[in-house]
Amino acid sequence: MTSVDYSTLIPNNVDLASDRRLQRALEKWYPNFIQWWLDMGPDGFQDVEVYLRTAIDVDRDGWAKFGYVRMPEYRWGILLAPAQEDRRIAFGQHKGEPVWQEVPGEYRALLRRLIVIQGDTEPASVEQQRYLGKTAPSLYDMRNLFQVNVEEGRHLWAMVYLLHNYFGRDGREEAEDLLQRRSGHQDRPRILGAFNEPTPDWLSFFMFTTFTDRDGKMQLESLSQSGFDPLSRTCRFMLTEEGHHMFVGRTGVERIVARTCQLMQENRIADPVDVTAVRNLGLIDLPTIQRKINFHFSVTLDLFGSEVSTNAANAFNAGIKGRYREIHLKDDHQLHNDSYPVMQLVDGKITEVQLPAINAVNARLCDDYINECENVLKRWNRTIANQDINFELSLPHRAFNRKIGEFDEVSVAPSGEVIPEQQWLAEQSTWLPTQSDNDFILSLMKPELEPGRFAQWIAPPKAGVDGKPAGYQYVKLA
Ligand code: BYC
Repeated sequence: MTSVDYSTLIPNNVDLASDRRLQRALEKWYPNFIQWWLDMGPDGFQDVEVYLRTAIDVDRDGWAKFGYVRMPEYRWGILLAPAQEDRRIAFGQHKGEPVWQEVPGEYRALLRRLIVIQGDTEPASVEQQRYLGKTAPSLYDMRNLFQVNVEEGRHLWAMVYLLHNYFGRDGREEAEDLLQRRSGHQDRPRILGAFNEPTPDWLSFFMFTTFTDRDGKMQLESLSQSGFDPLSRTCRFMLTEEGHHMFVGRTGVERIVARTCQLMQENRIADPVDVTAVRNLGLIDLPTIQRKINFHFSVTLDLFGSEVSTNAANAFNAGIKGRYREIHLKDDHQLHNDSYPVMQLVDGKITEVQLPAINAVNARLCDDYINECENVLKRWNRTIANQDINFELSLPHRAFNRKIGEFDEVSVAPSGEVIPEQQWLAEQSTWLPTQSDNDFILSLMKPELEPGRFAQWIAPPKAGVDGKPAGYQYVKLA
C-alpha cells in the first residue's frame, strides 16, 4: 500500500510516479479538466478562499484536513481504499475466485460502460449547481455547496483514473468525452435523465443531495462489491466522502422545514395548507416541499434503470456489480434458484410478482434505497411534529411520475392508484412543482453573505463545520 504522495501535480496513493505513461496521460488530461472547472464550476467564486476539507489519506481516522483553499487549486487526488488481502469475488459465476487486478477481456465493454455512466454523473452535478453560490442563504451553506462540488470533481478524477489506466486509447477518449458533455445540453446532454434537470434554487439543491446523492451512494456501494478490484477500492473511498453530501441535503431540508414550522407557530398560522399566509412570511410552505419531494424522488428512482433488467443480471452474474451490501447478505450470492418480489403492472393494476432474483437486481436496489428514504422522511416529520403542526410529508408511490422501467407508460397518483391520463393532466399540478412554485422559490433566493446570518426561509444549523461555529467565516469573499 503506497501512502499518499502530495508532492506531485496529481496527489495519489497509486504510485503514479512509477508509471510514466499513465502519469503523462493524466497530466495531459489535467489542463482540460481545469478548463472545464473554470468554464462550468461555481460561477463567480473561483478566486475566493473557501474553508474546505481535502482528502489526504485513506485511513478511516484522519483522512481529511481542513483549510482555506481557492477552488481551482484544490488538490484533486487519486485515492483508492487499502487493498484487502486475498480478496475473493463475492458473487456471480466467478464467486470464490481471486478478484481481478486487470480488466477481464470478456467484461471489458460492460465495465467501461458502468464506469463511464458513473463518471458522467460527477461533472454533471457540478454543472447543475454552477450558479447556486450567488444565492447562498449563508456562508456556511455556500461552503457546503463548494465542498460537494470539489468532491464531485474528485470523483470524476477517480473514474478517469480507471479509464486511463485500464482501458487504453478508448478509455482516454471516454475521459475526454466526460469533459465534453454538458448537463441539459440539446446536442451533448449528460447520460442519465436526472443529471440534465436544472438545479436553480437551494431547495432543489437540498432535495438533490438528499435523494440523488443517495442513489450515488447505493450505486457506489454496489460497485464497491465488484470483482474488478481497482473499481471496488476506488468506490470504497468515494463512499467516505458521500456521507457529507447526503448530510448537507437532509439537514438542509430539515432546516427549511424547521424554519417554516417555527414561524407558522409564532404567527399562529394553524392551517398548514394556508399557502398564502406562509408565503407572505417569506417562507416555503409545506405543500410545496411535498411537491418537491415528489419530483426529486421520482426522477431519482429512474436512475436505477428498469426494475427487471438483463443488463443488471449480466453485471451481477459476471461479478462486476453486486447488490447493496452484498457480502452481508445471507444467500448463495449466485441467485440460481431464488425469486424476488417485484411490483409490476398486471391487467392495469400494480401487483407484486415473484420473479427470478437475478433479473430483479435493480428492483432490489430500489427497495433498499426507498427504505433509506423513508428514514429521512421520518426525521423531517419529527421536526414538523415537534412544532405541533398537523402535517405529514411522505414519499410518493414508486410508480408515480416514472419515465424508466415498469411504470413508464402509465399514469399513477402519489398514492399508487393507477389513474386515467385525463386525471393525471388535471391533477399533476397539485403533485409536482408548478412554474409558480418554482418562481416563488426563486424569488426567495437572495444571498446572505454576513458571517452568522441566515436567509429568512432557513434555520441555522445545529453546529458548524470542523468544530467551528455556524457563524464562522467559511468563505472569504474578496
Ligand atoms: N436515463 O437494463 P436497464 C451519482 C439506459 S448517481 C437514461 O434498464 P441498467 C451521483 C441504460 O443505460 C449514481 N438512460 O438499466 C449523484 C441502458 O442503455 P443501453 C450513478 C437510462 O443498465 C449525485 C438501457 O437504458 N451511477 O453517483 O441495469 C451527484 C437499459 O438499461 C436510464 C450509476 O448509475 C436513465 N435513468 O441500469 C453526483 C452506476 N436508466 O446500455 C453523482 C452505473 C437506464 O442499452 N450505472 N438507462 O444503451 C449502472 O449501474 C446502470 O447503468 C444503471 C442502469 C443503474 C444506470
